[in-house]
Amino acid sequence: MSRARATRRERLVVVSNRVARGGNAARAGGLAVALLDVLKRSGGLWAGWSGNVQDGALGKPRMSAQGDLSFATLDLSQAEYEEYYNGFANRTLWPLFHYRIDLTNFDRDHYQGYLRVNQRFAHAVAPLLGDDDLVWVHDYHLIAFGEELRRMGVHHTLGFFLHIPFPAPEVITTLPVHEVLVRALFAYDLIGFQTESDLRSFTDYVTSEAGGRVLEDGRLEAYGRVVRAGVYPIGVDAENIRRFARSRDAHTHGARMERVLAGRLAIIGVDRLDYSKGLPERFRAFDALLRRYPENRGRISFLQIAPPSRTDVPEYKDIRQELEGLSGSINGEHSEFDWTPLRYITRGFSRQALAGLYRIARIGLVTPLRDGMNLVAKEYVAAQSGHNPGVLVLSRFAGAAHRADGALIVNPYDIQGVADAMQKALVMPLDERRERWRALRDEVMTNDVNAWRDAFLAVLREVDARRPR
Ligand code: ADQ
Repeated sequence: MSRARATRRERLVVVSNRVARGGNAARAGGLAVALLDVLKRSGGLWAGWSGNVQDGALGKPRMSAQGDLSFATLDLSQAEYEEYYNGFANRTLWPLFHYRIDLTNFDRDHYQGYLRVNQRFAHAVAPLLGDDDLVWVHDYHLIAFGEELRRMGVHHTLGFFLHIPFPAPEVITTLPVHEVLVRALFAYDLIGFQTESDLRSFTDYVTSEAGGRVLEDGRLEAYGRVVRAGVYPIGVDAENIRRFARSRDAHTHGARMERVLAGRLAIIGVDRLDYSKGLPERFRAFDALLRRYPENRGRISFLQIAPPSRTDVPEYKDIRQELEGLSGSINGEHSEFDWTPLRYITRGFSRQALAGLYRIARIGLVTPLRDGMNLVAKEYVAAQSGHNPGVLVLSRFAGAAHRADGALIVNPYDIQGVADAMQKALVMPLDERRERWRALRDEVMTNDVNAWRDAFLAVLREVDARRPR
């Protein structure tokens, strides 16, 4: 590294759909939680949607700051909110990338709205960029953002990270505009995926659909451009979660829950209410557990926390109704006057309170039908006590399952199989629980959110160092 490069002051600019300040990060979901953890340490600029929808003048971004971290937030108009956010992002890309072609709704107006918001965000962010900024764009909402910056003549090194799965070519090609989207990804210099299989799907697309090729050094060439693509599994702020789990709030919630449990074993699920999380299947698996292993009646309690998200999207109303029906019928069928088997709660909790609840639960039940990574699985592991750890029951379709020696890996479509895994966890001897947990803990502590950031940024800096200035 030359002296000039060593002394220049780099700033990290993160661009994501949602900018979450402090307390509202948890409600905004996994990405906001992770980005806040990253930015709190490094400082920099975080740009994106404020979360507000209004039809007045949209204008320039609103600037604010918290310590070393600056925010540039933009509102969306009602039409943009419908077309870009509810429409193309959440009714087209989200279901499609989670392999739900049946729920994927393609509308050209929504797609145009999506492009317009990407354009508007690019025009708002470009003037804020300093010469030495490293730009890191996040997730499926902003695939077209980088291309727009390039059109404006921005030559910065641009990184992109996809938090959700990248589907197999057979699936993504059902989208009429698949080629335009993948081509837009080639405006970035580095594209990060959660797992090897996401990278494989992307590489397959590039070679089989885009007429591109893999170069000797592993970079991908297509559409007249060369990009780097790699696997950077996201982690959690494990050290902090361990601290949270010992906090007063954690203790209060854990103790309250223990009073209700009265010696029963707890099973916990924590998810944004989303059809990708496999919640109906999970409820059915719990029902199957009580039927197949009746000795558990009156002796276990399942707590499912699932705050509603994307409530303006019809498919999310449907899943909510389905779950209310299922939880009612499971409790109606199995409850005793002194025992409620399933508690289904839709409110948010502080991260400390969640850590306290994770810590007392014998099973962390994480069974998405498809998930980019799933931070809850890692949070559950981080929050356990080494003396009496619980067991992680984890779907093979969560990105987290790629590096989860120690978890009981299940297929969420196999209701009886999930019930059997829960039974195995309930009767598992302490020694085995400890051994499995240690393996998981080592992974979660080592590959935490800071390691994820460092790994991605190290490669982005490498690319940046070769950029002609
Ligand atoms: P999400 O789909 O939002 O994230 P996930 O990774 O599980 O899913 O993260 C959810 C986050 O919200 C967790 O940190 C959890 O603690 C928090 N949370 C959930 N319910 C809560 C509640 N009731 N109260 C407080 N906090 C709550 C997307 C992708 C994932 C990927 C992440 C990060 O879909 O696959 O892991 O981004 O890349």
